Order: sequence, then C-alpha cells, then structure tokens
Amino acid sequence: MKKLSYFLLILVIATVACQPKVEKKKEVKISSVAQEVKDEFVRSWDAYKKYAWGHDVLLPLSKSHQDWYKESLHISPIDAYSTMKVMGLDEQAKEIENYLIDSISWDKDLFVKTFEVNIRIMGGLLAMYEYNPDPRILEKAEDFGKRMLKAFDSPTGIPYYWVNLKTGATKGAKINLAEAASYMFELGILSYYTGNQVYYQTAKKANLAIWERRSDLNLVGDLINVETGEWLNDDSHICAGADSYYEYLYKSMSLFGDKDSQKMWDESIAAINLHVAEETDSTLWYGRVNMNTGVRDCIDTNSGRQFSSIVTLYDAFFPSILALDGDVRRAEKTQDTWNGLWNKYGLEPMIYDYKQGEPTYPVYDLNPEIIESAYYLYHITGKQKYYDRVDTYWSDIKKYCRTDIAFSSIEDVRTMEKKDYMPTFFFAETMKYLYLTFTEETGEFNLDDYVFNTEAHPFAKKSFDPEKVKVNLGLE
Ligand code: DMJ
Repeated sequence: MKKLSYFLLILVIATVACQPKVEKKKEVKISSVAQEVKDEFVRSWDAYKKYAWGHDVLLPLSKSHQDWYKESLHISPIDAYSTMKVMGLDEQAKEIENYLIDSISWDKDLFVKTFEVNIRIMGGLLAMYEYNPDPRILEKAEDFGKRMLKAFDSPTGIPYYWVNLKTGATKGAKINLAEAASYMFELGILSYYTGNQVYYQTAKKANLAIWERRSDLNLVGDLINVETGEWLNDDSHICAGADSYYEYLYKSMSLFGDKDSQKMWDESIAAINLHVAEETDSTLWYGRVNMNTGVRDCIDTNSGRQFSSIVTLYDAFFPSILALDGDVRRAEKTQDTWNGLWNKYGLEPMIYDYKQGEPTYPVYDLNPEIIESAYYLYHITGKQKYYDRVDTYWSDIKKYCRTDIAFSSIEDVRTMEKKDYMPTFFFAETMKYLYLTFTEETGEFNLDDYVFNTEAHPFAKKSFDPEKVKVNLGLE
C-alpha cells in the first residue's frame, strides 16, 4: 500500500512536470497616456473590424473600406498584429493568426507592388512567426516569399515594380532606390527561418547591383531601369523613394553582421553627410544633390522647378538610424529640424521646400517617422524633451485626425481638412511608437534588444544565432 501511494505521488509529479509551462503574465502598470493610446488603438481596430473586416484599409469618414487591388490582401490586420503583441492585446492578435492560417491564400491573380508587400506582408508575417513559432505561419510566409522572388528575375537582379502573385509575371522596369533594394532585412529573416539561402542571396544581389552603379562620390541615384541598369535620375537623397535603402543597409548589417552591408553603409553614410547634408547653425536638412557632381542643382523634370531643397516627411526617420549608428549629434539636430516643421503646422506636410519655407504637397497621412525618431532619441539619450515632443505629436494627432470611429489622414495641414483614409502603417507604426515612448519607463520593451523593419515590425536580436545566420543566409 505504501509502495502504491509512493508510485502515485511520483506519477502526479511527473505529469505536472511534463505540462507546457503556462507563463503567468506580469501585470505591468502603464501611465494614463499609454493607456489612452492603447484604448484608441482598440477603438480604431474595432472600427476596422466593423466597417472593413476582410479588406485592406478602413475609410474612416465614409465608414467603409478599400482594397489596394481587385482582391484584398488583408494588409491592415497583418500590419496591426505586432502592435497588438507589443500592447498585450493577445486576444485580438490570436484572431488574426487564426484568420491567416484558415482563410488567407496568396494564390491570387494580382499584380502587387513588390516593395510595399515586402515591408507590410512579408515583414508582418515574419514578426507573427517570431511571436508564435507555429510552422503554419512560416509556411504562409515562405509561400509569399517564393511568389515575391519572381519579381527579381530581371537582367540586373533588381526587382520589377510589380509582380503577379499567381503567375509570377512582372512589369514596371522603372523603380526607385527604396523599391529597388530594401529586401535584405525581410528576406534575410526568411532565409534564417527556412534555412534556404536563396531569399537573402536574391535580395543581396539587388543591393550589390545598385552599389556597383554608385558614382565616384559613393552616391547613388533615385530611379533606375531594372533591365538596363541605367540611372534614370541622378538625384541623390535619403527622402521618400530612397529612405529604406539606407535604413536596411544599416539594419542588415546590425542584425546579420554582413560585412558587405557594413561597407556599403559606412561608405554611403560618409558620402551622404559630406554631400547631401545641408547644415546651418540651427538646422540640419538632408536635401538633394547630383550623384556625380555633388552639386545642388536637381531640377524636377515635370515642373522644371528647382528640387534640391525638397524634403519629404518620411525623412524624419533618419535621426533614428544616425542615433543607432552613434552619430547622436546629427541625429538630435535633424530631429530638432523636423520638430520645428511639425510645430509650424501642428502636423507635417508630406513634401516641403525648406528654402522656400512652404509645403509643395500638404497632405499628412498619419505617418510615423517623426515619432519614431523622437522615440529612439528618448531611449538613447534619456532626455525628457523627446518624450514631451511625442506627447505633443500625440495631442496634435488627436486634435486634428481623430474621428468618431478611428483616425483619418489630412488633405492639407494648412486647413486640417480631413481625408477619408487610414493607412495600414497607422496600426503598424504610428500607434506602436507612441505606445513604446509612453511605456519606455516600464522597461517592458527594451529597444536595445530589437531591430524593427521599416514598417516597425520588431525582431528580437536574441532570436538570431550568429553562426546559424552565416550558414542559413550564405555569408562568408
Ligand atoms: C511606411 O510604410 C514605411 O516606413 C516606409 O518605409 C516609408 N514610410 C511609410 C510610412 O510613412
């Protein structure tokens, strides 16, 4: 009898020990402003579900929806997922995982924009797999990756602008720098997880094709023909159309330790600071120069207008990369410059001429970049002013963009007339950077431990074993 109860006791202990550990979630106390961002995220997500479920985008004024193409790619939920995980909205996130696994197929006869689907769908799926290593999620990501690879089937290895997800047909031989070579990050992660080098090597080939065509000043242009490899435009800049090219040189180097990315980044950033940066006592703008001469004589071919001092609000991401790279002086000065522009209008215009001091395209699309750089600088320098700036950005977004169901873009930052559109990156990026700034003090999410893709999908550095990176990505 004694023996039997001893045996039963051992059995109970063994059974308990074999159960998967259910981690008890730590309750983290967040500030009222962080809670407000989270509540507003949920309110906007609920509106998406009510008015746009199954579609790409919520139209917040007409309370309707829109798809990018003739069929939906479900971009809002895929983009929203990682922000839900960061905010601890696990129930909503689970619903997206299940929806992806049960109901989304990539076998669609649609021409999609290679760049946009890479940063939003590929980036979003890989981040989902990071949070939940369910092989069915990786399968969806790899299926998508195989379809994307067809885009790179050009004489130069630089992808076509459009690729058909079902047939693999391509079109659009003219492509800007960001769309030409911002793939090493996502496709490198896909290679890492699948053990198939082809993804990273294909993406890297496109980068090397660009790099081979740099000028003697180590600058590259902004529009290229993927079939002939000819530059169609000699303007060199870090603005929209080029931005994530530079971001991914840095981030691929930092996540994968690829020496070629390191060289491309080091030589590029030196050239950009030497030729493209335009600094005064109080401002630091990154404008436009001719890639061959370094001269500020860029002319817009359509309007004939001087173009050298035209910047885009996307450029406000640049301080984050400068700061990560250790150039905190330039990072802070550029962030100050962009902050001045925000305060001039209360939001930023999409395109701005800093010499004329006026917008050339006054739309604000709920973009995240200025918040992103203030968040990075708050984390890196600890200076309260960056927190306060994010607080101001949030107040202004609430003031001008909040609608009865969600948030809307703005047609003109001079009139604050609303526009019937809520882009998917509002879920992925804008709300995430706001929340991360306002929860920084909790220590729950440490930026030092992550690298974000350009759509703010986070990847933990510790997930990438350096030896396995070398083998799976095919690094020397
Ligand atoms: C995002 O889609 C990405 O960050 C992209 O690289 C450029 N900016 C938009 C949002 O403004």
